[in-house]
Amino acid sequence: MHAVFKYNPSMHNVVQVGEGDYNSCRVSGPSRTYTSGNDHIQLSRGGKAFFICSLPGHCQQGMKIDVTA
Ligand SMILES: [Cu+2]
Repeated sequence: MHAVFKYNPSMHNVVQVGEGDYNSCRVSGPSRTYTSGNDHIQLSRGGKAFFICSLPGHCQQGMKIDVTA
């Protein structure tokens, strides 16, 4: 299973973070950043994955999603 994120890469990104960073809209722990604007991200089954946009203010305004695979 994978997640697909489509967006304008000059305006946003996708960062996979841990739950703590997801909740606080910060990137302080292990993370992986995607910037293609059409990202296909493999998810491990049976777990939760957390994604935020790391541009200033975006996550705080709701640009975040958690996915259960
Ligand atoms: Cu954004």
